[in-house]
Amino acid sequence: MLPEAAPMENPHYGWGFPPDVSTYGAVIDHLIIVIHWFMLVLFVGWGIFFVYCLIRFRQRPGHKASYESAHTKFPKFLEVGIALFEAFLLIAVSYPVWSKLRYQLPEEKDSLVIRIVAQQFVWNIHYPGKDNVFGKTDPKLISDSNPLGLDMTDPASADDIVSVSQLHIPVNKPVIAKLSSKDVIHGFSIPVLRVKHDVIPGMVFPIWFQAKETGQFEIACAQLCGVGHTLMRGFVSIDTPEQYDAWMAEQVAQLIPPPAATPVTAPTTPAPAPATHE
Ligand SMILES: [Cu+2]
Repeated sequence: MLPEAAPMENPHYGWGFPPDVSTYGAVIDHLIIVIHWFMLVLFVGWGIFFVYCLIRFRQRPGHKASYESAHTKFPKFLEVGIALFEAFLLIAVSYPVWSKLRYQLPEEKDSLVIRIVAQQFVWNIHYPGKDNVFGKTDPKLISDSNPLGLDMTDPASADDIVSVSQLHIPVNKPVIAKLSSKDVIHGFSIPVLRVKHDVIPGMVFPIWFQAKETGQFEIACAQLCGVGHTLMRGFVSIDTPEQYDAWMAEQVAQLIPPPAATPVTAPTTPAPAPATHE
């Protein structure tokens, strides 16, 4: 069943950047702006050069085409210069930001740690519950009612919460999300949190983010993952700590308690029916 659309409190999607509610959003936006200005300068520069060549070397009476290469080294220097500047952008500007965000994860003990398991065409979000331990999962146990294959014989599974395409996170707290996929390659993306990462079957990628404002926003799949790709829209609710605790309490209340252990009793044989005489 598809998730119901949550109300959008901040539907400021349009021209330009989506709203930025991420603690590290400004760094990423700055990077995008620098790269786009550079691309604009290149586009306009090469465009002017192209138009100049069209006019300067157009066919006209009395002029013959020359097949010799130009005797000036300026274009070569220009090309090498641009390539060097692009290398500088990649290695000195982009790489440090990417490496910091990708590899310097916050401490798990200070964060909300969740698993996000993608499938065609939903996001299964796994919270470890009060014990902070994810219950065991087994692909053999996967069913419509148990999309993660949670093994309920594991005591750690009893308090686990599974939410389908509805992510709730507390504001101002780091979130570590371990991304994996059940089927094909998906792309986990929350534009307002400046988070986007491929989700690849057979691999687990930890990513992290921290929200600095509350609100209701969208999760998108950023990889064309099948015919229902556009249905793979989820929702993230960035809650105050009180709202988050209330939501979590609501989920806990809906947990189905594990069946009580029934004492094993010896099978009883039915008493023989009394003989009747006519
Ligand atoms: Cu997808």
